[in-house]
Amino acid sequence: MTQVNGMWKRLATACTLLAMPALAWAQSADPKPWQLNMGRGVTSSSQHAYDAHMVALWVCIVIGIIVFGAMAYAMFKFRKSKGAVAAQFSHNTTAEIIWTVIPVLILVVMAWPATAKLIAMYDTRNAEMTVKVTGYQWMWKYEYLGEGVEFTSRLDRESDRMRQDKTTTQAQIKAYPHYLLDVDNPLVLPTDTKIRFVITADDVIHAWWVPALGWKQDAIPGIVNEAWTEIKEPGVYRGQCAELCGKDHGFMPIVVKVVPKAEYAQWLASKKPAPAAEPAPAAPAGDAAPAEGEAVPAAAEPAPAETPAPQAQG
Ligand SMILES: [Cu+2]
Repeated sequence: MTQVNGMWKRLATACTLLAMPALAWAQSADPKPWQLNMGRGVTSSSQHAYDAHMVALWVCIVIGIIVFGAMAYAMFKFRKSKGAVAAQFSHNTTAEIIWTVIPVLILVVMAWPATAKLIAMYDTRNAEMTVKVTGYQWMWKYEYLGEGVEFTSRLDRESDRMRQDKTTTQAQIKAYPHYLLDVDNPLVLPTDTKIRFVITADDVIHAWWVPALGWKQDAIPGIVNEAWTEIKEPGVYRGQCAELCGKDHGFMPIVVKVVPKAEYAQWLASKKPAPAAEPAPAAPAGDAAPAEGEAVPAAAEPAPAETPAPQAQG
């Protein structure tokens, strides 16, 4: 499997090398005007999607060249003005078998690596942290599970004012950076950390979508969907709700701010509610106290293993 994956990765890389280098390389996470190809994103999932896309694209290009080349050659070489006479046969079993088997083989060869990538995309095991995302009309709520940190994230005030002000001009909109794509509280995440998302909604169906991460996931009331990411590069990645969810569907953007692990730990600590009720004896523990606090979610995980026991008794 690994060998097959490696082979496809090399093939995809070779294909990419052949592709117009100026377009394929050095794309940042944000789409650019007139960008032709899809972006690579900043996660293994997005890279997998990009690789699968490039393999499929090159298969299409090769087939296109062969088919349209053969048609053009036949039309030119065997044209009526040259005295060509059409053949009169109606069936050719050999040809039919060949043009059925070859496409099937091509599809299987493409489906194999795509399936492996899809399976990897849904494997949320061994995540180091979990963020719960809840969609609302029309904002997002983020909860850092086990950390006691949660907040809502909605369209930044100035974008909101500009969109509703009928005197706002196109020039003003152009001059405003990230118009309708900025929020008051971005989702802050660490780099190089497997992060699991549990995604749901509180009113209608929304969808959480940040293209640079390589996936979108529906947020459905009463259902908890899962996804994961591991972001390699620090940066600000933008997205939007991707499910028509009401009149302000277009005004609930997503901003993910990815920072190095140490910076993330600092940010998380700053967001935690101050331990007001903390008694004096805990003070000498100093730095050790938060470490114990962090151990709580980890210790809580083995708990579900115990819960099946009572069920077995019942
Ligand atoms: Cu929505």
